[in-house]
Amino acid sequence: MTENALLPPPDYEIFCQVVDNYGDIGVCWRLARSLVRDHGFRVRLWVDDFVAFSRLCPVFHTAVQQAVVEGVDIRQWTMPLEQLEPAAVVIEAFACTLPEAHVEAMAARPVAPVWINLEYLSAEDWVSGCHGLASPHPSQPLTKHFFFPGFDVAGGGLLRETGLIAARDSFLQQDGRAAWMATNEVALPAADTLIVSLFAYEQPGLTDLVEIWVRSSRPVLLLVPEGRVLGDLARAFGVLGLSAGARLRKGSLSLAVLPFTDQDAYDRLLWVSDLNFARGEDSFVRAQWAGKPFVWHIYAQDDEAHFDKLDAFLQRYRAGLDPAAAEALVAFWHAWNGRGVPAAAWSAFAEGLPVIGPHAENWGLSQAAMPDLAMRLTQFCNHIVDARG
Ligand code: TRH
Repeated sequence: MTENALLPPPDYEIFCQVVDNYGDIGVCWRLARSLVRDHGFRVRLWVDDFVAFSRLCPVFHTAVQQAVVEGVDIRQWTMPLEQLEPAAVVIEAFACTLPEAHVEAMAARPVAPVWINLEYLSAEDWVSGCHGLASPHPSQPLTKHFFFPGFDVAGGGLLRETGLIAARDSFLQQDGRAAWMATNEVALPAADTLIVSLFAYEQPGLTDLVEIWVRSSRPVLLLVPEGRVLGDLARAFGVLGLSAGARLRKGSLSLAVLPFTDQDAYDRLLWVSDLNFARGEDSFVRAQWAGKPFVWHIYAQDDEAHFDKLDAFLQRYRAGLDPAAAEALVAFWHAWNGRGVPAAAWSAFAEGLPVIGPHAENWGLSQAAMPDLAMRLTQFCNHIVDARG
């Protein structure tokens, strides 16, 4: 046992295995920060991939084994795992398997920890029936509970830290857009420019879409964080490669390639844009809090199962939207995800933006009126403890 083992165990600990990209760690890091900042808990975060983590949290040095950042005790998930007393609530994110020795340590505690499996976000109807289900351990006196994020009052909610919408509004009221352009060395665009942020997976349909933006009567400013879409973007611009710092112009289209930043700076990119292309899970949610029209590049699954997830969200999101704009939005989202041609679906979608804008703002506000995920999670854990008597 290390000296650390003598410290009291934290209130919450989260185990995060980085499967790929940044969504798994993005969600876990955000949840850990919210539990500390908004709820005052002591939180430990186990991460198996410090390189991925340090992209979202650049102040973190990958050379260290442990550090406290924003009040979160960050530890490397190595095998064997450092032997520390389990927290009162143990969260395994996205069904990552907890180390056996840690499960045994959980079972050995005088009061069994609350064990949560935090699941992926989905708008599908089956989710509400599975939220909160219990699964007793086959051999230990422990029970795991399934916690599903979601879009209605019955599920686990969405991650949203306290004060987010107010912070966004105050940023924009103080002409944050002009300040943001100056800080990021992007020339201030003309007032009628369509500002687009682009965070996406590989996207072969981009070439023809870029051509439309190049010829557009309305100027377009494309802000692109470094990532997987840059190869297709370079091809569309007819250059060999693109990296952070690149500034290009072709016809009506200006391009700025940005460095990958921390999560808070990514929010500001979403706030300064008129249209956001987001992906995966966490940026998809942040685009909703930005209150602007957005397009979701969903994480592809085998057998096209992701289209059920995409359509389940669209069905909720389009409710109350003008039918023509809704149809255009659905067609563009499908095309962006491989069912159709984005360039062919663009003009109807662009025509719909003036009505999609207020709809996106209302959607975000209606979601923000419900309790956030960290709040619901802490209440859920309290109920489990209370029910034990
Ligand atoms: O990176 P993603 O595609 O992640 C995932 C994973 O692939 C995961 O395995 C999959 O299951 C899941 O999607 C559905 O997309 P996501 O979820 O949007 O995560 C990106 C994170 O990176 C998010 O927290 C925002 C953050 N980010 C920054 O912090 N700075 C940046 O500059 C950018 C562009 C993003």
